[in-house]
This record gives sequence, C-alpha cells and structure tokens, in this order.
Amino acid sequence: MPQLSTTPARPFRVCHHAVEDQFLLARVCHGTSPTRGDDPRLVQVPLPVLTGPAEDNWLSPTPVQHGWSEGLGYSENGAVLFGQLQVAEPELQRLGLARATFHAYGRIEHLLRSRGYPHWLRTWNYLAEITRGEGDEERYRQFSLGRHNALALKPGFEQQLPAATAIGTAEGGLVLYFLAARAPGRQIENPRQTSAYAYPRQYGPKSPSFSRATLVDWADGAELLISGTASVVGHETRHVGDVPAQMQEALANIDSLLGEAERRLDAESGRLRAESLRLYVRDPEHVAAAMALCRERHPDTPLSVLLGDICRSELLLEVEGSYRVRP
Ligand code: 3EB
Repeated sequence: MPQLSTTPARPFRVCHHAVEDQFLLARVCHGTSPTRGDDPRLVQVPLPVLTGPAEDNWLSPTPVQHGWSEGLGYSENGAVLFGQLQVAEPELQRLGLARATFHAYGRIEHLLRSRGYPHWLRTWNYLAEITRGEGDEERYRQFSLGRHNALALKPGFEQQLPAATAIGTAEGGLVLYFLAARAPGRQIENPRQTSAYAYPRQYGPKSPSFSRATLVDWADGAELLISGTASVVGHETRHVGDVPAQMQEALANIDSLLGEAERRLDAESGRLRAESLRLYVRDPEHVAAAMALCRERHPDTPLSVLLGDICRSELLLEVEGSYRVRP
C-alpha cells in the first residue's frame, strides 16, 4: 500500500471498452433500463443518453478490492476509493430530503475514514425532480442544506470541498457516487464565479458545498476534475433562454478555471488538456446547438450528452470533465 503522504501514479483511467474484472474500479452506466446487480462497482444513473458512450469503465492499474458496507458500495486500490449510495424516494420522503442527505453524506464520511481514504475528490449527485418545490422547500435547496450540515462538521470544510455535479432525474430518488483518496487534492475556485460555499442567502438556507474543481498531482502528471459548470457569472444566472450564449459562458468559465489551475501548477497556459467531457441538457431540442459549440472548442475529446435537469430552472445546460497535464 502506498504511504499516506506520497502521491502515486494516476490510480485510475476512464475507458469505454471492457476491462478485466480484477482491474475494474467502477462502471457507471447511464440510461433508464435497470441493470443493477450485487456488484458494488456498478452504478446505474437514470438519465437518458442522447449521444456518446453510455458507459464509463474506470480501469485501475492494480487489482481492486470491493464490497458493501452498511448499504454503501465501495471499491478501492490503495490510492483511491470509488463509492456509491442510493436512497429510494420513499426513504427520502420518510426522513425528509435534508435529513436523508445529511445521513447519506455522514455515512460516506464514516466509510472514507474507516477505510483510510479521508480526502473527498469529487461527487456526482442525481436527484429525482430536483427543482420541484417552492422557495427554501425546493428539493435542490433541501439537498444542499443536508449536504452542508454533514460536511460542515469538519473544521475548515470550505477549504476541503470536493468538486461536484448535481443533476435532476425523472425518477430514482437519490443516486450518488464519489471518488476519494488517501492523499488530498487541491481545491480550485473560479475567479469568474462566486465560490458556491459563499453564495448569498437567496439560493437557499445553506450554501451548496462544492468546489469548482479538484486538482490532483499524480506522480505521472496532474489531473483536474471539473465540477458541473454552467452559465453562472458571479452568483447570477446569465443568458436566460439562450442556449448558445449559455454554452459560450460555460466554456468561458471552464477556460478561466483551467487558467487558475495552470497558475497553481506553475504550468504554461494550454497545458491542461480535456480528456473527457459530459454535457447535460434540459431539453433534447437543445442538443445540436450546445454540442456544436462544445465540439468547436474541444474537437477531439470524447463527449457524452445526457438529458437531465440542471439545478436552477433557468439553466439549460451544464458541462463537466476531466483534464490532464503530462510532465
Ligand atoms: C452553479 O454553478 C450551478 O450543488 O453540487 C453545479 C455543480 C451546480 C454542482 C452542486 C451545482 C452543483 O451553482 C449548479
């Protein structure tokens, strides 16, 4: 097992071909057909795939160990831990969304500590009907409240936030998967955007607990995991109703984030290259326009497009991705 303080070579890579079972860290499948089994490495995200690969296989360079622990699935290889958790809608209703989310995040924190991967790198959160409900009762805001209450138990939590995605689904309660590590990543914020943890009160009772990106200095080159990035400047939604303008603004936000990460790495601008991108669109009619602009900026990067609700109703799209620099 690697020492706690050393950063190993990059301990996983996402691919779209089949992977030998003992090296499979995770398989993330998109689509509404239920293919879930007992394997803790398999996550089914209930979002229709509009184009691009429906499945991501996370390949580990070394054999993985996996199992279930109190309802959480996990898979680890000595450097990183992939995990997943699902909370069915009746359970969300029974506890209330904020408390259910608080419990979910608390259980993840416990798992990460007990297995020795205490550093959150990234989370993906998929919540049925994310924008249903009025004012502070809106489901996204209740989710944010629960997540905040759980993560804020750690002193200095605003400097250790994972990158994240939060997207709405048509069904399926809460589906959550995450990546954590033995060694910490570096939290990156975006100079064009108010940090989400510092959003003003108008967006809900507690601010959303996520960072704009996580930078991980693997021994064989840094990686930047970018959160879902939308047409938000400062804290405000820009270009309501305008798909191309929202896409340009999201891409400008990503460029700004890349610049910030390259400064932190002391790397020249342009060193971070997109490895894979995922685009979420609210309306299937917007795919062509959104994709065209994304392709113009990133012609050679694998891109998948999923149909899902962005967590503010005026946002029509969101882009996430991973970027790499080689030494
Ligand atoms: C935003 O910038 C858009 O709550 O985990 C993007 C990525 C957004 C992650 C989250 C929310 C989240 O505020 C929304």
